[in-house]
Amino acid sequence: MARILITSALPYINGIKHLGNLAGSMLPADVYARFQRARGHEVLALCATDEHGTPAELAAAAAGQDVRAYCDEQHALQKRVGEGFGLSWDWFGRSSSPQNRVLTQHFCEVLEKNGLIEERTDKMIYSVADGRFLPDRYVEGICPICAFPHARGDQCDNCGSLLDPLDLKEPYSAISGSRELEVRETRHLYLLQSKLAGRIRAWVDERSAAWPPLTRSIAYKHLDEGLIDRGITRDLSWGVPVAKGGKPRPGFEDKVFYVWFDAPIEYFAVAQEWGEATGNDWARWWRTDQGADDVRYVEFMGKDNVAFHTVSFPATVLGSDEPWKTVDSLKSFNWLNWYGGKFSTSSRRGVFMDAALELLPADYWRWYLTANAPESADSPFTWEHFQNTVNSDLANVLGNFVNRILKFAETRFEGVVPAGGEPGELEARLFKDIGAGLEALTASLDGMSFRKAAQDVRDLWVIGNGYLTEAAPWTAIKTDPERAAMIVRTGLNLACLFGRVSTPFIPFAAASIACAFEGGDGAPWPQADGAAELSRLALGSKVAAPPVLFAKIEDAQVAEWTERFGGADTVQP
Ligand code: B3M
Ligand code: ZN
Repeated sequence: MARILITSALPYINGIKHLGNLAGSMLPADVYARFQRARGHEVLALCATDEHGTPAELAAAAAGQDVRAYCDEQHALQKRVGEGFGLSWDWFGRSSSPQNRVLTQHFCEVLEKNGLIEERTDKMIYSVADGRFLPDRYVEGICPICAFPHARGDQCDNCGSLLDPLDLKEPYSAISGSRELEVRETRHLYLLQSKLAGRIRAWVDERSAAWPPLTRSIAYKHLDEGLIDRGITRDLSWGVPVAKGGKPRPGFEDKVFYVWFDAPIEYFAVAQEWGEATGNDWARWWRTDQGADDVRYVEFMGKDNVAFHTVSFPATVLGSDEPWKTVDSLKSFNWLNWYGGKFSTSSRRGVFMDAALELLPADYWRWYLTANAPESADSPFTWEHFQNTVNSDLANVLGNFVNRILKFAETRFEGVVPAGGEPGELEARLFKDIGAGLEALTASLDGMSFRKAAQDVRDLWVIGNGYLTEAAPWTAIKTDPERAAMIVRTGLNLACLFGRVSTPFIPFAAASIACAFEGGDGAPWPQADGAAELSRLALGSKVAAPPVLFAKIEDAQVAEWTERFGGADTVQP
């Protein structure tokens, strides 16, 4: 049994996430966590809301709320929606926790002790109209790289470039829109990444063999561009206060740590939150001096977050010289697009997690988003594609199979797993195909190839359907009841197996399938042995058809949703 620590990029607090965010971080993390738990590994799956910085302050201001009250509310909302999607976190914490404050201040102190922090005088944009400095997203303007007119001070949403507010052309205040901006001097703390460049590269060299190409290429691109020292404090009031020796640091009373400094530290802090709340030992997961050296740590995130996790955060951790666990596998994703354009939180384009759950149960979305995970390239969401995928895979193939065989067992075999008959040639072929399919599926999930894994599960369902059609128990029962019993028994075992292998993808339907079989839940992840896996159900044990697993999505629904959420014609060029 291995120990596997799983995190996904921490969702910003500024509103419910859209399906693109879900598809590229929290959902694959959950599919993987459920798979590894089913295999009997010890899993710790952690996530949290990322609550500091300008995005939170701006969103709270827009909502007319105090920022802490706003965060409290949004955290509860994101937690509820995540649970609605079946995201099986062991803990869903908050980067505004006391644990994270202590740990963030601690990291700064150790880094300073190690000669890696420097106070510098900075030129920053000051807004006369707003009477304050405008860090990061508080200033917007034209992107110097791609000329996008509404680039934010920290990053351009259009081309993805990381920016400095001073780079923006024709800048204006995001608070008041004022263009009356001045460059003024202010003190900030810098993390001397330039001093750490060699160590970070050595660490990336050592780890990256196990990373997928997307992750590796982003990491090296940033290393090759050269690491510059990074300002880790901001002129803001909402965040982790800048302290020294337990007291506010002189000259920094009105400043906090930059959100990208404290947010990844929350990966450690959320484990402390979990440990304190549950009585578990967090250190055996995170501290290599306390047993974490045999933990495998796996992270999931969209490609825009990769540089922070392969370069910036490692700078914090390696620079501390403390024995913290660092990432082993970092699975990154491209974009899920909305009709070829972008999902956008700020312009509310696309479907968001809360709205999705009002339309359909979580499994429909989970399946679609996993089967079409934007792994090797961006992938487009369209209502028609969603409808086709759900109807053909879930309703026609899986749902129909489970329903057909269980109904038949109910009406013709008194709702029990029938004895009698001997498997023949057809079954020998089935066992072989299912065994091979299980082997492929397990390998895909283990390798975090999610599209391929969904394809592998679907292949198993198709094999089962093909078998039942060919074996035709409804015909056999008229001439050879023993053979019909054997086919039905095999079919019931297939249905039960389908529930087990579907658990990581569609956990709600899988639970409903498990309930159809007496003692059907709690079975371990199957071995690649078709004959064994298809003779597990006890003879004479009870079975009962579950309620319809998946309803087909009708054309009328697609028309209504297209109207309501927009589609191709709502995408701006
Ligand atoms: N909150 C970015 C995002 O939501 C960010 C990730 C933080 S991971 C420590 O995409
Ligand atoms: Zn740009």
